[in-house]
Amino acid sequence: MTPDPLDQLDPTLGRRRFLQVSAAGAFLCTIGSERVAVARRGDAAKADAAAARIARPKARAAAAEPTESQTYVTPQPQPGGQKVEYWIQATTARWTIVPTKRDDWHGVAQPGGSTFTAVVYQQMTEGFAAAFGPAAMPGPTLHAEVGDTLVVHFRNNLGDLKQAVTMHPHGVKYNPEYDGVYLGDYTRAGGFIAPGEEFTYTWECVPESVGAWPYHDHGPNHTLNTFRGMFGSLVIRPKGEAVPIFEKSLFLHQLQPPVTGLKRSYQCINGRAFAGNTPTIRVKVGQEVALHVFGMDNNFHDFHIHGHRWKDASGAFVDTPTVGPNETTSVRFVEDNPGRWLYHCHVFSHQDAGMAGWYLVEQ
Ligand SMILES: [Cu+2]
Repeated sequence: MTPDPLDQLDPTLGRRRFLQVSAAGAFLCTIGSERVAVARRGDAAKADAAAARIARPKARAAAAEPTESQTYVTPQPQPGGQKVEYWIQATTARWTIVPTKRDDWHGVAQPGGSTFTAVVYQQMTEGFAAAFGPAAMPGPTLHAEVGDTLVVHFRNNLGDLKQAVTMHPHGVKYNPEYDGVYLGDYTRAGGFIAPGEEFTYTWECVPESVGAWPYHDHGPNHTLNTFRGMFGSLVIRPKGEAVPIFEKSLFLHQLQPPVTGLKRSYQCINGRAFAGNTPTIRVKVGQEVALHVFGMDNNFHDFHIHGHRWKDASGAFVDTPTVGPNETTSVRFVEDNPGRWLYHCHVFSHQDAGMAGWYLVEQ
């Protein structure tokens, strides 16, 4: 009988105990040839140590498979398109999940420390000259149109964490050099960016790229790094399409003790928990509203806005669509209902642990 890997992961953490703590955010990381159970506070450091042991992959022997000896050209913009350039670094940031220490929906205190060391994508000015803005969760939203190439200059600034990271996009088209994924011996150039290194990704915005998509770390330690903040969004429009008056990306995800080292679990929107800390959305009647909602953890989430309804991709009206891990749903409507509204995940245990916010509509 094949031994159960859960029994072999950590002699101090049996299978039964692992399954018990799974409800509190435990997960398994395969990091190179090592398996690390991130189940308790302090386990993230074990995953980081495993990631630090991974050396740069050697080029796979060309004879192994024809795919390994193929070469690829960097795509150029289509006629009329342009290169849209960004400078982005991976960095650590002290991050507070509940800055107000209060849940403004229920009017109750949420005491206790909620600050931890997040790992995030930070937008920089041209040539990495300076920070474009504070390091925050999520990373910057990257905008482009069909026919453009997104040219992302990426720098790994995670000196202390001593591990390679990447940027892996969804939705756009790319060749294997720009996939941004660690594949062991099969890793291509963009799949292993060590601390201090830079790499330029080039992604094509093809007609099928229209919409909102996530990007995230896909290096050797990507599960942990994504769970601690390495994610952001791409928004690709048809050429010349007007930008909605109000547009925002909202990431639904958890920040759990094994990841944060904090004492309690938080269900978050953009790295924050509880109304008054999560994004407060302010719009006016008559405005076109676009919200891009992403699932960014191991759960499924139901995105609900009180007092509103909109069409899903099939044309059916909805007010509580579901997003799974790394899935996106886009909410678009012309605002017609003034007042103070709540928006939240409709998984009740998520809503009650912070996955809720205010949606305010002026007349
Ligand atoms: Cu949820």
